[in-house]
Amino acid sequence: MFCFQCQETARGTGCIMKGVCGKDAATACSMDLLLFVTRGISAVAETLRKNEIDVDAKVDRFVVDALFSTITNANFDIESIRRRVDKALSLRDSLKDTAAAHGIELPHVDEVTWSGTRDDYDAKAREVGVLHETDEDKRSLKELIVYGLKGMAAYVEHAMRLGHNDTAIHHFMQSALAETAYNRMSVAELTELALKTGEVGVHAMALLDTANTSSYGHPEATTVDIGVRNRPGILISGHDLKDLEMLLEQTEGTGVDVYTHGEMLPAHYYPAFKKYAHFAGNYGNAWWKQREEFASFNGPILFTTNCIVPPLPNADYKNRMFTTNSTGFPGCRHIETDENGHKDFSEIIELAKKCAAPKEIEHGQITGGFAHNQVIQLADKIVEAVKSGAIRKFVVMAGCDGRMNSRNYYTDFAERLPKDTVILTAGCAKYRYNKLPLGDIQGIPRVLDAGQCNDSYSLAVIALKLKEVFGLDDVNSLPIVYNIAWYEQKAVIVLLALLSLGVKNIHLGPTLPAFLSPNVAKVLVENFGIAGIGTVEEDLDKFGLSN
Ligand code: FSO
Ligand code: SF4
Repeated sequence: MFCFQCQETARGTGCIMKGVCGKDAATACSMDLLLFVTRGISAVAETLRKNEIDVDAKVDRFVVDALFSTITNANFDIESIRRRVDKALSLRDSLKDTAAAHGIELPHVDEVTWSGTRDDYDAKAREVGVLHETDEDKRSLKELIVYGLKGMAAYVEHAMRLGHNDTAIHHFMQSALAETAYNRMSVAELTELALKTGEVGVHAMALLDTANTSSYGHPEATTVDIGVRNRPGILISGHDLKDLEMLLEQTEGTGVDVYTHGEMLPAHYYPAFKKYAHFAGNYGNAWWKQREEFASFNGPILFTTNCIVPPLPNADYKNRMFTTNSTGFPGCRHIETDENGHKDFSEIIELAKKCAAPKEIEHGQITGGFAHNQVIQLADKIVEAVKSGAIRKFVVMAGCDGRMNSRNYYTDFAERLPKDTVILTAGCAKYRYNKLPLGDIQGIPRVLDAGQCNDSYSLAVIALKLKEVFGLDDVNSLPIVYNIAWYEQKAVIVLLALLSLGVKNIHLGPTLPAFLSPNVAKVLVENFGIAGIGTVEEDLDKFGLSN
């Protein structure tokens, strides 16, 4: 295996024996094979479209799920990945039959021509991984594009579950994936394609924003309880709001409460979920603390998306873990969607009724809900505070949290920011500082949480709105600095999206991606001012915030 797609990759270069995330080599290789066949599907689908032949929407759904299932910490179930490979080969071959029936010539690439059975999977998988591309810079750019597409796929899947879709996004995703198989683009062309991926990523995030807000209302300033009640609970983690909605409906009146974990916290900010009296609060912190927090929660846990940390062999909560959508873990029950898009959570609810109430690990409240609509309602107040000098700068600290000790940097950085600065955040990075007593500026909290990682879109909308209000030509002239933390591939699409919007001088940490070759990193540094992080002192100084 070779995988270097996330920030925690082994030795900062690549996982080769087993993933730091817990993914074993066989599963990693199966994912390589799944991506290989998905590139083949994309190449055939793209060729059919170029010949004005319609391609069934099931191809779009398949490609999105295949990409999503290979995101860091989403799926550890090799059998579910192999089943996807079986399905991918049959889907690709049916598209090839359509091409043959119309006399259409297909690209002569292995992704399109290779055929095999399960007995051949392991050997083929070893040939088609990341290192198959031998040019270091092209490999770097292709992986940057593919990781961006994985993040985009996650966001599109959530939007599709809420009935929102955009075929242009799917067509782009498939043509970009196909391009990574063709090996015909120069480094400069692949760089362009990476930026284009960011541009389409903005549309994907906008699509999800519309899906979420038209289904559940605009997030509003909200305080969320972080303590516990005395009834049994179900903990829901991940990003999928449709799953949350169905779970809240099905648990109503059952005597079971629902708590959010990790990236599901921002669900509390949506008006539609506030009517559920049993929607009890948020339990715990970011994804990587789940081993301790799931043990003390006592009730069932539903993973709607990444991030899963494999439970230790003796973990008693393993038999309380459920997966759904693109996620999977061997031995955990997987909740399927029926043909009407409905899920039956009764097994989880029945289990919850037999469990003890959660053990309290914290108490109090946290505040969030500052997505674009809420912030724009406060625009006058914010502009006044900037003009009067009460707010000197906004610091975007969106992104991911992770296990590494080096991420204490973000807590220290937030604590040491001058009191006339406001943090704009989204994603699970916020858990590094959202429980600190950072106070407010004239009633504006010093941490404005827009929501999940996809709600980084809100931060871009806010920046563009402020640019308009201040009458500036360039988004980089605003008093906003960017100190973003990343972990997995959704953060990659967020980064590419910000670059495509012209945002410069983003600091990215705690380490720069291992998949950036020195030359590709140089392009990002020279053209976009991308930089890593230093010490808190050095960085406060660089941002002009050292007092
Ligand atoms: Fe991932 Fe980052 Fe959104 Fe966290 S981008 S790691 S669990 O912020 O959440 O999916
Ligand atoms: Fe390693 Fe990250 Fe890949 Fe897991 S996802 S195998 S930790 S690089």
